[in-house]
Amino acid sequence: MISQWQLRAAFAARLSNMYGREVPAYSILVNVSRDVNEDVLRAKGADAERLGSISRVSAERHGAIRVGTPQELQQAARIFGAMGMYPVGFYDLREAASSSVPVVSTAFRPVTDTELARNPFRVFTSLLTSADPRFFDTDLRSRLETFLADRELFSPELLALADRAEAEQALPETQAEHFLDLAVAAFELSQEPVDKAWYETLERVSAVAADIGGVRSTHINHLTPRVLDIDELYHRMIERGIEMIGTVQGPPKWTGPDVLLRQTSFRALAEPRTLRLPDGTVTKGALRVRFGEVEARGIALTRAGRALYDKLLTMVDHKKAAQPHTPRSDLACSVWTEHMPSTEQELAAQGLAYFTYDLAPEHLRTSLRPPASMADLVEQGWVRAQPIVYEDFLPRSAAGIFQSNLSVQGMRNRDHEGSAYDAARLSGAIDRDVLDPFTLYGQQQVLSIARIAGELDLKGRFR
Ligand code: OOG
Ligand code: NI
Repeated sequence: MISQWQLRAAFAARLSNMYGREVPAYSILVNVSRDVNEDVLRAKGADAERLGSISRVSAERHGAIRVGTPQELQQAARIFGAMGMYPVGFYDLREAASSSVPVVSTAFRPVTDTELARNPFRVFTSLLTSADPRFFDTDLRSRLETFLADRELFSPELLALADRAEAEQALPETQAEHFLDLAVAAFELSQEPVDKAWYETLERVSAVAADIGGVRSTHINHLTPRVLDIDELYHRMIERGIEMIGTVQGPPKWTGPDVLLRQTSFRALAEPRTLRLPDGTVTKGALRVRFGEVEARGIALTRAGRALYDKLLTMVDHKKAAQPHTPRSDLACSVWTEHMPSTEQELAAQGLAYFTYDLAPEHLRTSLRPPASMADLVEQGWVRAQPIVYEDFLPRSAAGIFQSNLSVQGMRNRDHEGSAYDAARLSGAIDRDVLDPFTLYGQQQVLSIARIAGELDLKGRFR
C-alpha cells in the first residue's frame, strides 16, 4: 500500500518534473536554489539547518492553483485530502491587492510535525469571487458562472480514487499510480484553444479572472522552491539575465532571526498558446500568466508577533511615503532594527514567536533542581528551544506577487460593496473546516511544554 504521505511526496516530485518541462526557467530557479543552499550549508554548518533539515528544505515546494467555483474548490480539497493535506488559513486578496485580484484563498498542507517532516508540500489555492459586484456586473457574472458550470477540471475517476485514498489512508500500488497520473495531468497546461474574445472580456476586469475563468481547465500557476538565502539567490538570478520582480516581499533583510516568509519571483513569461478567433479560426498566440517564485521561511509568529509584523509594515509604508527616494528595504531594515527583537530568546520571552522544547543532555544543566518556568529551564540548560517554522502564507506578500506579475491593472467598481467571503463560507463550500494556523502552531508548542513538564515531574507547579 502507498500511504498518504508517499502520495504527497510523489505528487510534489512529479509536478516539479512536469513544471520544469513546461517552464524551463523554473529548472534554473531550482538549480540556483540548490547551489545557494549548498553554499549556506558549507558556510554555516548546523546553523543552516535550524529551520529544517537540508533534506526537507531541498525537497520542499509550494504550488499555486486557481479555481473558479466552490464546487471546483471542494473537488480540489478531496484531491489534496487524499494526500493528507488540509485547508489552513484564509487570505482575502481582494483587499490586499491594489490591482484587480478577485480571489480569496486558503492553503492545503499537512498539519502535524511528523507529516510536515515527511514532506511539507503545500498548495496555495485561490477561488474566483464571481459574486463580487465590484469586479463582475450581473451580466458578466452570469456568463462567467455559466461558462464555469460547463467545464470539468477533475474526472470522476480521479475523484473516486481520491475519496478512497482519504478513507483508507492509502492506496494499493496500481491505484496509487493511476491517481498520481490523473492528478498531475489535471494541473498540466492545456493545449485546447483559448476563446480569445471571452478571455479578453475577462482580462479587461482582471488578468487573474481571465486565467481562471477564460479557459476550460486549470493549471499549476507556479511551483516554489525554498532557499536559505533569498538575497543571494535574487542576485544570482539577475546575474544570469533573468528578469525578477522589483523586490523581495515580506520581512526585510536584517541581522535578527528570520521570521515568517520572504518571497520573490521571476516575471511571468510569454508562453505559446493556441487561440480561437470569433470566426472560428485557430491561431498561435502567447499568454503571460505563469511565473517562478522562490521563498525563504522563518519562525512562526504568535498573534502578538503577527500584530507587531503588521504594525511594522504600516510604519514602513509611512516612512516610504515621507521619504520616497530611500529604498523601501533600507527603511524596513531600520524600522526592524528598532522594533523587532533581535534574538530568538527575546522573541520567546515576549511571546512573539512559537517554539517547541526538548530536554537537553544532563551535562548542560547548571542547576541541580529543575526550575519551574520555561525561561529558567532554557537559561539553566535543562531544556532547548527549537523554533517552529512558518508553514503558511502572507496576504500582502501574496498580493504583491500576484500584482507584480500582472501587466494590466484591471478594473474595480468601488461604488459597490464587496460580497462577503470568509473562512466560514469557504469551510461550508468545501465541507471541511478551514483551520486556523495560530491554533495549529499553539498546539505544537503547548504539547511540547506538557511533555517537558511530565518528563521533569513539574506538573502542577509549572509556570
Ligand atoms: C498565488 C499568489 C500567492 C504566494 O506564495 O504567496 C502565492 C497565485 O498567483 O495564484 O503564491
Ligand atoms: Ni506562491
